[in-house]
Amino acid sequence: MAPSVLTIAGSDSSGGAGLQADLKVFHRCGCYGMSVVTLVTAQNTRAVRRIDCLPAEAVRAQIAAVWEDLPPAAVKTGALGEPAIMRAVAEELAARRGPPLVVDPVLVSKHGQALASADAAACLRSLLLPLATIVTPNLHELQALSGLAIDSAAAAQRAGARLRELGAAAVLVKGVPGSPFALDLLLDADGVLELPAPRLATGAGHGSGCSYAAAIAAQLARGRPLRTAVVYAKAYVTAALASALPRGGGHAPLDHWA
Ligand code: PXL
Repeated sequence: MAPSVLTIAGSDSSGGAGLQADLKVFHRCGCYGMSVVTLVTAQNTRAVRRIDCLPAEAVRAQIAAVWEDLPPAAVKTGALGEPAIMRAVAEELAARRGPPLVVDPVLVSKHGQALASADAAACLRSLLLPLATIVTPNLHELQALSGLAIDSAAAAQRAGARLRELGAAAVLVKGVPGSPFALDLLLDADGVLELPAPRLATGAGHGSGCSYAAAIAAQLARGRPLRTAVVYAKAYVTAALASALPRGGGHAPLDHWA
């Protein structure tokens, strides 16, 4: 039977990112997708217009309801919005330790719109990193979480190592600077794995970070080892970016049929 995977994330009304992207990826990867909503965005491919966070108690209630009936084989977190929600998610997950946890430390959207409050990075660092099987920061998020300036591949690797010291079992650094490739680094207990892919000239990419982390969660739910899951997820996102077609007037979403 298809394993169940849970995303704890924000809603993207345009369907390209957030929990909608996660559910599409889970389905495409042969998993049964479930979603706990943290916040609701009003957005399209051009801009995020409004963000409404749910009460933290509503998030707690969703996690409890899902878990008591359909315990997931893997969990992914996306946009959590504000410290009260981060605390609620961390506490509820810590009380139910078990399945692998993929933390996508969402702070800012592709449009440059903040998807979390100013104190979110510190909260993510202290509450979620220690629970993470893997955390998947882009450079901006890596900088905010590590407190280190990142201007080179060596600095990116050092900052990634810092997140492991802070408690994440593994770190996927996305978009290493200075490479001719779309290069990511996976830092885990076995060392560093380089993941290069061709740099694509595409207007698409809305939801690529969400989809990458969701594909890792889906593969972990299917029992793949972490490195295998990440290599698969990188291939998923690269293919979905390569065949994305324009949709809407801004950043087009990925092609989940790729
Ligand atoms: O891609 C980050 C992201 C996560 N979650 C939600 C989003 C976005 C980007 O727009 O809208 C809800």
